[in-house]
Amino acid sequence: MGGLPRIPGTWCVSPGDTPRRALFAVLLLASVVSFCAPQARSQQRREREANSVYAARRAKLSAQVDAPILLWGFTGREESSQAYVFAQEENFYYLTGHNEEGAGLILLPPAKSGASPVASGLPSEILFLPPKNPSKEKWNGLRMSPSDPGIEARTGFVSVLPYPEMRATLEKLAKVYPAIYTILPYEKENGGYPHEKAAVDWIHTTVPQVALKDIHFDIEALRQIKSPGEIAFLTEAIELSLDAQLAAMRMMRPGLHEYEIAAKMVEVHAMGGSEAEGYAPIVGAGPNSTALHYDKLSRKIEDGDIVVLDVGAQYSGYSADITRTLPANGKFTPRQREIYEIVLGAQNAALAAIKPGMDYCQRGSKSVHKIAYDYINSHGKDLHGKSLGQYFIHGLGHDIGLDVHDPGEACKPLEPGMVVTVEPGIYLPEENLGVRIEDDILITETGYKFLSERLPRNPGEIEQIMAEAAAGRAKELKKAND
Ligand SMILES: [Mn+2]
Repeated sequence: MGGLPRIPGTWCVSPGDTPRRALFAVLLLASVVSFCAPQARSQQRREREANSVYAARRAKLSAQVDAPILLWGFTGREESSQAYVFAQEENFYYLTGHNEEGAGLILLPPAKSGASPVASGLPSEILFLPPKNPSKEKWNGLRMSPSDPGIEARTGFVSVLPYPEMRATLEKLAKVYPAIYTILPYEKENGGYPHEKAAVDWIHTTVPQVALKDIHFDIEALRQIKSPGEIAFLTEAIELSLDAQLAAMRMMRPGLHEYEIAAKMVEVHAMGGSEAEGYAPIVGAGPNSTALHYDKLSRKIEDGDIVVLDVGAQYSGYSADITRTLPANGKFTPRQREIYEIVLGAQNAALAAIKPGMDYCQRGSKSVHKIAYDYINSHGKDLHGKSLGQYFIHGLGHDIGLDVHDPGEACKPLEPGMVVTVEPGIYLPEENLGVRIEDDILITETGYKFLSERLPRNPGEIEQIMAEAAAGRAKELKKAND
């Protein structure tokens, strides 16, 4: 609860100064930004970390390699939906805090023996931005450009060049360095995402003699340990998601559609300053409770349904991931409650064991997944008398951050600074009964900090909140009829 922790940044007045839940926060924020920024200011509805934080990440990354690193942001043409709002490629954002279209980045390795920035005659890092385009800005609003006065101080780069100069810069580098790092296309699906393939093809065509090496694991390892600023953004995303879950708990009743519940939750997020959803909201009632990523939201919620709500806000680029499972009519059936309590028991067993050194691997003596699985498999039965472990069909959790499924490896030991979900579930399609409970925690030196603790998980508490809300509705209705 409470206000947003202060992030040192580039704002004249931090949007954190405005009451988070105030209805006018967004309007106020917009006016604050335009008021204190006579020259071309970014129009982002995001807070950033301080430029020094992004600069330190770049320095740390380039110190790990012996060749230049070339990276690209998104162009804004990666998606054709008319509802699409630009959001930066996450690795690029992590290293720059820059959230506009068409940018490129070159980082040189620190001077060591052999090739060095001095040898190439180039600055150690260059941000490439699209040249100023006033006619485009009439449609899309202001963008940062290399010709803006003070652009270096604003972006935190000593050198900001027009994007078309990236080619000549690469050609210069190729005379000094035999290899270049970039993000190589992810090969598992369809030969890689198109934007990664396009970037690699462009390097090949421009400097065919240069060898390409992959940098994405190095960036992802950095992304796994969150900075204080990232933890503050995640905390805010989580707080808004908890507010939304509580609103849904109070609103839930038979006769509503899944999309109505989701709409209320999205409203709570947006009114609190969240700029987007962390992922497509999942509100699955009855049979839909057993589909992990159900996003159709079309069912009319019926008496007796169980409803899985897996809905998370994004705040300043960072996504929460929270799930609660509710009885549509406010009271779990004995069978629903039995399964619910097994999932809760599994989550508590995992939480009791989570600390640095443990991992999310499927098996092994350090596996908290196995602890949750064993709990589920040793409690309760399906309709055929079989153990329930086979119905826990996903991992125990994952990292969250700029991506709701942030980079991270299940079998890597937990370390302080990681933010992960803990989300056991049991899905029984035969009984139209799915239960998932998902919370977000920060790994600390001695264990973890429970970031989503204020949202009740105990079935009795959930039923009480729902009963109080139902009584309130009945009272309102009576007043209206009197
Ligand atoms: Mn999740």
